[in-house]
Amino acid sequence: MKSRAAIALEAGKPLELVEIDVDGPKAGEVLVRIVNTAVCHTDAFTLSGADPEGLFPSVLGHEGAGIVEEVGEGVTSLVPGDHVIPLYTAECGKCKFCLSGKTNLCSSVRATQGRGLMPDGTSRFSLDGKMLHHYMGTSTFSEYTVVSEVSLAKVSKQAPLDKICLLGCGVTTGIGAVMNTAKVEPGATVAIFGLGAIGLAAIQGAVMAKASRIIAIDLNEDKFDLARKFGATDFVNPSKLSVPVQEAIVEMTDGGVDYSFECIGNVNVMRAALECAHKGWGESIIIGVAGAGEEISTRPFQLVTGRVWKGSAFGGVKGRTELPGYVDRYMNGAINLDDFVTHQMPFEKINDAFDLLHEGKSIRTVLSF
Ligand code: NAD
Ligand code: AHE
Ligand code: ZN
Repeated sequence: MKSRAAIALEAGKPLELVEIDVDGPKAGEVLVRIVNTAVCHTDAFTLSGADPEGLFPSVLGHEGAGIVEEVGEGVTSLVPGDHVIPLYTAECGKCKFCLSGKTNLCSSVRATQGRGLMPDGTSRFSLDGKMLHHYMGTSTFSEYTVVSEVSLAKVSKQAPLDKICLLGCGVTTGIGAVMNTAKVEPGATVAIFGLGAIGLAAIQGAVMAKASRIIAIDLNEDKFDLARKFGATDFVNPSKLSVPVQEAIVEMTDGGVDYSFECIGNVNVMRAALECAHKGWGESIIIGVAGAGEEISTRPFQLVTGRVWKGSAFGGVKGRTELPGYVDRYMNGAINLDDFVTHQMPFEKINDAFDLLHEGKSIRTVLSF
């Protein structure tokens, strides 16, 4: 079938709006009509060429929501008409990872996903007869996309797709990192570096966890108003300090915070986030994605003296099991998604959405097909 799509032809170039060909779903696969997609910083990161797994040409996009159009052979958990959120972290329930009870990282489709292919090693997308790669197992920048059954969360039909698309990545990641990865406890102090959708969602998570103090850090002070609305209590612009930001936070908090979160993808900030954590018990969670070849460093003494460095993917959330509950919590008012949507546009304006993100003017732009 034909599908409107925005394709990444080469690194560093705007997306091209074209009509692509999409093959029907094979065994274990599902054809989804994407109704809404947002743009996450990770899409911009991959388009920039900094992603070691970045492939071109490809159909990017991983923060979307849509409706099942057709199911392939053997698909049992979904039928046409179901509302779904595509998952870049699948949940098969059967692999060593799923059965471990220790992680949300599922291995069932991850190897082929990283090569931009469906599990059988082929692509469902083409343009003028030339193959296009899939992306993160989701490719939500195409009106019709093919996704593995294990990479789809079935959610309430009552929920507005133009809001719950944000649960496909950003909001779930930030809340989940606080709740699942750090397990922030009531009364804890928290520092959040980077106030995009991920950082703001981490603030929301910290409020849910009843943190006593939530320090919001960003170079762009325009982000502080929304951070305050989500519940941040203190605001720091590192460029206005005369000392390194970790020193300032240690000073503000009588020795450091209980938990810190890096929501930027900057390895120098990752170091600062670790080093502002309290001696003896402070934990720092890396959420931001850093470019090819970049590495983190600190004095090992920082860890010897009790600080803990962790990372979090999709907030440690098992998508098929837990995401329907996140949607229900949005519907009953327990999760705020609306305040993340700073811009709404027709899909054809997708390159404007990337520009707004790069300029620091948007939190999330939700695009409608
Ligand atoms: P964003 O661009 O909307 O937000 C980043 C924020 O960081 C901006 O407000 C920016 O002003 C601020 N910033 C940049 N440099 C800074 C610095 N040196 N000090 C302080 N603030 C600084 O991005 P986003 O969509 O919120 O994504 C944030 C990061 O999280 C990205 O790296 C993205 O790839 C990553 N991410 C990871 C996961 C995961 O599962 N681990 C999921 C989603 C996104
Ligand atoms: N491909 C990159 C890493 C990208 C990355 O870390 N992705 C995050 C999700 S970002 C969503 O916006 C993640 O969950 N990673 C776990 C996984 O299995 O991909 C690289 O460095 O190769
Ligand atoms: Zn994302």
